[in-house]
Amino acid sequence: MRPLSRRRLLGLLAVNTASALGLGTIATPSAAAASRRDFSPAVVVGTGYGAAVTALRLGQAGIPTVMLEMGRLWDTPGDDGRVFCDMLNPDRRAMWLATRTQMPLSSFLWLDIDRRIERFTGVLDCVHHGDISVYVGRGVGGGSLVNGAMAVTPKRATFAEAFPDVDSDGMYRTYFPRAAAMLGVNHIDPAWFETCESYRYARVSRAHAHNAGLTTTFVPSVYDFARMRREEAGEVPRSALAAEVIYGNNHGKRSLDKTYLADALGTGCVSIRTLHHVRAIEQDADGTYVLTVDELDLDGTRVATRQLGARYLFLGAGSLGSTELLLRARDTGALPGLSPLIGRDWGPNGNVMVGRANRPRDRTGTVQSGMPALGIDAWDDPRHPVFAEVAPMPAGVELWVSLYLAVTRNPERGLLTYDAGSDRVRLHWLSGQAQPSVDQAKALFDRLNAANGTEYRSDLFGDTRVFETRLTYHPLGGAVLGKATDAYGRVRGQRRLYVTDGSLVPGNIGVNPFLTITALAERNIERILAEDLR
Ligand code: FAE
Repeated sequence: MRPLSRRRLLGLLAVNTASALGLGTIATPSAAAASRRDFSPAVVVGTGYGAAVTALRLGQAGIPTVMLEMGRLWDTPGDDGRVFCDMLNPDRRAMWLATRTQMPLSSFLWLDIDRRIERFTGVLDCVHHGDISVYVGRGVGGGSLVNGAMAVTPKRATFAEAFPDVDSDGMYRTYFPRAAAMLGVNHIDPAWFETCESYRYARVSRAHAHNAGLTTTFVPSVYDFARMRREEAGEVPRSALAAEVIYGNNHGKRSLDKTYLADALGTGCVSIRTLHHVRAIEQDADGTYVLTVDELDLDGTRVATRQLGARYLFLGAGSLGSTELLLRARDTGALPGLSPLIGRDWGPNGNVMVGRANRPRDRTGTVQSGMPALGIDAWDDPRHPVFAEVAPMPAGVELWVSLYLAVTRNPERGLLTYDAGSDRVRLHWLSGQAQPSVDQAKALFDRLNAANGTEYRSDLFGDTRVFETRLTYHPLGGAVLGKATDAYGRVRGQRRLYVTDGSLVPGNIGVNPFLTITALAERNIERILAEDLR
């Protein structure tokens, strides 16, 4: 077969997009670009958690809505018959416009484990900002495509502290349960957990935690545990059990394209434009928002730029993406009335990664589920609050390593600013600001090591450090609820402009954040539909 031309590929992508997701229009980006400016009553930027909730509820209310997503739709198998690549054999599908993978765990025995790849619009982006790198998902579904599927409800006191203006009763009674039901959250069968091979690594960590007098808890998930069980039994192709996580899952994950976004498209009022990167927002004299949008090909090359008008504009581009759009609009004078609080209260959710070297008898297993199912819950420790997910190291061979991604309680906050010279946003976060997180994690893991005669691994993060704080999976803040926005995500200083994603969360929420982001978006759009869009 002849190799596909770029034009053919774009055409096939457009057809696939339309057929797979039931879009009414089939159009390549360049064909769509023929009209220089079009209009939609509502536009949602991004297709992650907050965006997906918002689009569904707008669609159900009968409001024509266009979603703009800079990544691609992940529905087309590559030459190997798979949509996504796995972590052990990464290729161009792995990373967003990068020529090398950027594994969070970058070395083993100090040997570099990253690989050269072809530059492509892959699914995982690692955005570098000085002392910290921020991992985000790119594609229809945003972070849901690459994340570990852990759907954790925050402790009520922590939620109430983060959101003093929000009625916690309503959140815990209505919106957290609604979000969990819509996302397809399910729970592991505890009996299977005790006997399966896939979670041997989690059982080892649990025993060690209990030896140290610590409490563990099962973690709800949006990965289908019943299917995972069949994966281990050899009845279905493996995904979670085949080292698939951060570069996407070919099966089993209830990512947003299978839940909220599918439902949104099903309303017939919502469409998604993929490979559409929103660059700037301004406003016409009649109040219409005007978005400048770059259309990309699969190599990330800009193929067209056009404008889209919107009466109601919802920003769901994630903490970095939405804050960048707001800062650019404010500081270039396009939307000069925006709040000076935009860009503030950013945090990495206190993320710390750490590995422990187990003793030979504590095998963690050659088959490890990529979806964590257990956490060490020391959040209520007044001096060293930590919630540590027990993370996999699915290498296919025995490593005797226990790995953790800890969420700590770090009061430090970063700042996002707009740099006019480069037309880019800068995140100001210094490595020293992670020290409270390191102190808290160290107290917990020192205790684990002392109780179990184990040691830290110092070979996993490129140098000899044992606590990795130069990265985060959980960027939060930048347009915080009740500060840069009102109590429902309406951006202060503008009408009909809303934020609906992780930007609303002030830097640290004590657990993995997507359930909180989803539940808040449910709460906010309900009010906005009732009051602003009647
Ligand atoms: P997000 O999901 O990031 O979606 C934003 C979307 O907007 C993306 O699709 C972007 O491509 C798109 N976008 C950005 N800028 C633009 C633009 N200018 N124009 C057009 N499109 C744009 O937003 N959280 C958990 O709760 N549990 C976990 O197990 C978990 N594991 C994680 C593992 C990894 C490797 C990573 C990276 C994250 C993980 N997270 C986890 C975090 C979680 O995925 C994240 O908090 C949410 O995805 C954030 O949701 P947002 O709605 O804020």
